Amino acid sequence: MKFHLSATIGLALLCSPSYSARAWTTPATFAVRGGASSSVPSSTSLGATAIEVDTKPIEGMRPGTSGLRKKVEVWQAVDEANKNYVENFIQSLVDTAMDNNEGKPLDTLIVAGDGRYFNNEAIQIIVKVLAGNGVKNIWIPQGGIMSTPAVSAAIRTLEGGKAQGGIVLTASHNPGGPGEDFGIKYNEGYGQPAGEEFTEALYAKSLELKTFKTVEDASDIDLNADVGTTFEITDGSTVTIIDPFDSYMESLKGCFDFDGLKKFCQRDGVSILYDGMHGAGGPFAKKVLVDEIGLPESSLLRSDPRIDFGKCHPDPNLTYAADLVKKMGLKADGSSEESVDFDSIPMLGAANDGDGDRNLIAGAQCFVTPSDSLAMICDNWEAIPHFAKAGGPKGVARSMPSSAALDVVAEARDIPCFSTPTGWKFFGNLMSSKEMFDGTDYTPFLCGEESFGTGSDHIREKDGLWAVLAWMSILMKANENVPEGEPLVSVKDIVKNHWAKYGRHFYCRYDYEAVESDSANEVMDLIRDSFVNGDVSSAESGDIELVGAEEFGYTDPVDGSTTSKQGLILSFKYPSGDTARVIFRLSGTGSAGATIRMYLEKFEKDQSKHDEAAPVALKSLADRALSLVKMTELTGRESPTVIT
Ligand code: VG1
Ligand code: CO
Repeated sequence: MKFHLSATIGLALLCSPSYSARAWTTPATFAVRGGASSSVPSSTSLGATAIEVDTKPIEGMRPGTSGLRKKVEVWQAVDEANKNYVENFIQSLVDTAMDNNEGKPLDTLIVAGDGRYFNNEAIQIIVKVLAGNGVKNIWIPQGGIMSTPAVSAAIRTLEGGKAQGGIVLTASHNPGGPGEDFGIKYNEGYGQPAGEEFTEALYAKSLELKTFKTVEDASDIDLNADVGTTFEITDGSTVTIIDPFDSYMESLKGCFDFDGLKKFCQRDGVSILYDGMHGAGGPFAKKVLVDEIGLPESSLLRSDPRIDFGKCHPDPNLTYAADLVKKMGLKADGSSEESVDFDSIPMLGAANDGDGDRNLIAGAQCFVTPSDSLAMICDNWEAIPHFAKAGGPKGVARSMPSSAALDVVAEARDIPCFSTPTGWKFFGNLMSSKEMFDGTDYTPFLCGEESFGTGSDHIREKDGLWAVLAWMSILMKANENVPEGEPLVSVKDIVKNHWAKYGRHFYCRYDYEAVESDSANEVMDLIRDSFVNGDVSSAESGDIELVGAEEFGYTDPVDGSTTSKQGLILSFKYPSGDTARVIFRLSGTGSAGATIRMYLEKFEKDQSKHDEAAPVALKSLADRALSLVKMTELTGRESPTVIT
């Protein structure tokens, strides 16, 4: 039997007037289990029939660093060549998951998204494919929106951790809306992002796919139905509307002292500004910061999810969170705007990305780089009950391109420290070493990436709000003995003291976006051929000397799996004897062309030099590296798209 599901839906989407006008249901209308909702959850039987539909394989479905990201029009199958794009991808995913489930149909899956353009339409298509494949329970959050960390929490704990996985509709920090990105991430049974073995198997299946399963004669699910409402799609497959917040709130409450934070936030001089960037994190921030901790609503900026993120780029960094950065008394290079009165600035500023898993942290006139933030959370573990209860983290980790600020603290505090390839999936195994592999227990675990990702083992994803609560906890502890009326210890004080104690790792990243793929590969090949496989002394001479080159590969200490080509590392030496490193890597999250990332890091022990802005302190190193790799010559780019 054949039918043209996505062609019809694709067209309907493009024409639907309600589409662009879709409004977000305000969090207040969320029915909390046993709470606000007045009507009783109902059960509806849709009586649909499972069918199998012929399809053709579509190229290019290899997931990257975290999920598969493409222009939304690709997912919408606007071009005939992409017909059944969503169905094909989900069928390949389900087939892979079933292989890992001894060939049996899956029992329970969560489907949720970050609310971007095409979110709800994709949920309806996916539900049908899952029902066609006999997935018994399909859980969808009320409103269809959940942050990535909340999905991870729900997989782990909802109904005793019954879900075998979660399909998250998001392209994360990439912009959304017509002409922009849409994506799908998959998280497995412990809540962790699918590993490379899974995604490679999925990709191989997508290239051989001949049919997909779905259902016919099923009406759409009402995503705004009351929590607990069920829709029996076929005899064997039922959708249940779940509460988006429950499991996640529980996991955060296990990490932090909510009562203490509530009291702390009532102190004079304590104020917090949170920027949701119109992503999925907003409603969760409202729940945590306003409803639970009692901060005023005015603490939240852009916290209503929008299909196009209010036309912003939902990437919480110095460039794209410009308003917040300004309100925190900072300039775009992270240095402070001295003309603003320090006391008029909020104590803590934070932003989350589209799917709520990234975080930017700033204090008044003080930007905290993600690598520094991670090191400082580690050094202040006593402030965080999740760690304090256990006498500190039993393991910490950072992605390789993140700075070594964490390593220095871990060494001083005698905590095992790992350096992994980019992407949260590599932390998952370490955190679940005992749970999944019966190996060493590294929990409680702390980890992070230079790309504004921080988290712990309370879930298996980076967690934007967790980082905000971690910093609030650090501030609370730092001020516990400060009498009322005395000046409070600020983020800036904490950061400066940390640098004074451990030295400062100056750090920043240059991104060259949408570079032609061939040129990007030429840059990487040049580094590989001339320096890694060649000879560093062949480099044209310069003030800052190139002293080493290597390509990062990783053997997972937990399951022994290996990953190669995870970044090219160039080591440098300044005439003063100071050392520095520059890493080149191609991004695995873009949707067009290639993005070259250049990561710069230089250690400075001398406290008198700590006040310089990072991009300034690293400028000569950047220039030296760019000339060595012939960036402008090979790519035509005179300057990066963004510096973070
Ligand atoms: C980027 C970041 C990486 C992060 C990944 C997913 O990957 O560098 O650290 O884990 O995005 O984050 P890449 O391959 O483009 O460098 V998210 O919030 O976009 O899921
Ligand atoms: Co994200």
